[in-house]
Amino acid sequence: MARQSGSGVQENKKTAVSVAEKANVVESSLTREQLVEFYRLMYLSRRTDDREIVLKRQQKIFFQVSCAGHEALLVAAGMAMKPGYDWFFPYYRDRAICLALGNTVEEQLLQAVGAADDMASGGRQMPSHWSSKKLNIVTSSSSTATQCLHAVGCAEAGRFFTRHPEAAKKPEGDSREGDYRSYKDVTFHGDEVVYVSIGEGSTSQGEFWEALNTASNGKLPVLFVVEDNGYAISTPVEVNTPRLMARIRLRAIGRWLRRWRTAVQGRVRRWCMGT
Ligand SMILES: Cc1ncc(C[n+]2csc(CCOP(=O)(O)OP(=O)(O)O)c2C)c(N)n1
Ligand SMILES: [Mg+2]
Repeated sequence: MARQSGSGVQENKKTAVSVAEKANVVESSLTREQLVEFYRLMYLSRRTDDREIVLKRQQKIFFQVSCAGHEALLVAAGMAMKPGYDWFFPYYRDRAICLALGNTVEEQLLQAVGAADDMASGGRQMPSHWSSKKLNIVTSSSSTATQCLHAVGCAEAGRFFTRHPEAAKKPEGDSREGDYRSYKDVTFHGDEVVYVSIGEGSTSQGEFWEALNTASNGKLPVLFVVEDNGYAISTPVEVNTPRLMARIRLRAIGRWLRRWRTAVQGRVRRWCMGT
């Protein structure tokens, strides 16, 4: 939108130039093959949604959440991150990032119908509750925004186990399976990023702000992706989200982000620039 100051025209030109520069960077940094792969994944996601909608009408599944309109953002995020290395706390809208990370359509459909062979939860979770041990996609609660706290906890755990690798070791001779010790076999490398996504409506919840607070306070490598589709079910964003407040708070966090100096920074910046 045009700014009302005397130098508004120049400022707008400057902004336009920098947007164009960024667009050029994106254009030149992606190969034809990568662009085709991006499109393939976006299309695959949309077709899988279409297929699930049919299954719902046939009463073979009882709940369907569409990723339609979110595909481009999610495929880009998935292609920029490392499955099985970085950690992922997607919400129910995130079919496309799961496909980009390596989830198959068959796995997603088994999850949707609640099959015993469902790799995500053995049919125990609702549809669109993604999970893959192999890809580091962590299953989420159905309570919106709780995934943000899980993601921050994961980032804290990563830093703790990287600094104290001995803490991850099982006691000598302990071959027990199934309790919390079995999860300590997880490997952290010290430079992984934790991805978490949330709808704009759910950002009004305390968990989101608690997670932002802890992540910025602890300087944790968490990438928060807010997917603003304008509605939280039937509640429009103007009714649900005081944008001014969100902007003020996020500006404070943004100041910290600009000062962020870890090995992760470059990767996140490149991701944001699409390079
Ligand atoms: C704590 C909690 N409150 C309410 C719900 C019911 N609910 C599920 S999705 C949703 C709307 C979320 O909207 P938004 O965050 O914008 O995500 P979108 O579905 O638009 O992507 C609500 C209210 C819930 N699952 N958990
Ligand atoms: Mg929404």
